[in-house]
Amino acid sequence: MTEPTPTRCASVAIIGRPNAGKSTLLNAILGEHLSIVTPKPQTTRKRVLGIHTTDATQLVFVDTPGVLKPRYRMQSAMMGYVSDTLAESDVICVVVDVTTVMEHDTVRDPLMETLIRPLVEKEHLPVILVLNKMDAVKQPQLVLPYMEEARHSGLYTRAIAVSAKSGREVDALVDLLAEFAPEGEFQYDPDSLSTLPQRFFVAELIREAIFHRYRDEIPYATDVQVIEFAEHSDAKWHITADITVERDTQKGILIGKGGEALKQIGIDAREKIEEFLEQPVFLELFVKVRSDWRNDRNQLANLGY
Ligand SMILES: Nc1nc2c(ncn2[C@@H]2O[C@H](COP(=O)(O)OP(=O)(O)OP(=O)(O)O)[C@@H](O)[C@H]2O)c(=O)[nH]1
Ligand SMILES: [Mg+2]
Repeated sequence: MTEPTPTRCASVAIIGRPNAGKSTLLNAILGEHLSIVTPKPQTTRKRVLGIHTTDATQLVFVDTPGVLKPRYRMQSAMMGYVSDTLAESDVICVVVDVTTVMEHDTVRDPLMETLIRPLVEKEHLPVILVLNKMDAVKQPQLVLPYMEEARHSGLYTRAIAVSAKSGREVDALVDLLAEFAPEGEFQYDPDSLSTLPQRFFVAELIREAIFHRYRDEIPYATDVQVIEFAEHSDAKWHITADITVERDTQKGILIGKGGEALKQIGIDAREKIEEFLEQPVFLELFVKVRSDWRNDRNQLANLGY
């Protein structure tokens, strides 16, 4: 009798600077719009877990907030999520925007390196450099020297060039990660995509709609909490959410004349939520002011940071 092939399972951290395309990459790997994506930096604020399972391998991805020097207490919490994720990972994907690499003419980034170096030197974790946004590079051969630089950096186990947007080489990345997955039992049901509750994704989709509709300060001063999430007999799910802002002026802008602005956000968000839940929903939004919540320890705790 032949032994069955042992299964493999790995926790894979997706880390990198804001806007590198980490969330887009997670979505491309899973083939689902799980983690919200916007053109603005600092979109992701918490850890977004996504599970990719094949016959023999389960990769448990954790998308994280972009790495930066914190200015607000909220950003300190965000960087805490990055460290926590790194501490629990078997493999690390460092995602960089290849156009930024070319601009700086190096893959080196001191802030990222202070995070990764101890994991490489003490824990001997495999770290994969993912050069993302290759679709934006006209001459792909110009990227080869940076892959070479990564190989000789003493930090990166491998380097791979992908496009999360077009999906190019994303399967190759998944195969590469599977090679580094240790033997072990699957951690989660092979059919599940995430362990986070639906209401988390609903709140995120509302935040995404706000990021898309407003420039500058409003998205950053905003947080969303789902208050009610209930199945109703008329088959429509009733969802109520609070949009938290820092100031009365922001509340005024979000609500708009005669409530028109808030109505538009509701329409945008509802469309995405219905697509995500595959279920018609009735969405009700309220705007609340909690002054300076991004710097207030108690407020942040209340908001789940
Ligand atoms: N051209 C191109 N754009 C991309 C690619 N991947 C992501 N983007 C764009 O880059 C922007 C940021 O993408 P996100 O996935 O939100 O980036 P992120 O690293 O998760 O950003 P934070 O959550 O803010 O740290 C969006 O406008 C994406 O559409 C890619 O492969 N090619
Ligand atoms: Mg993100």
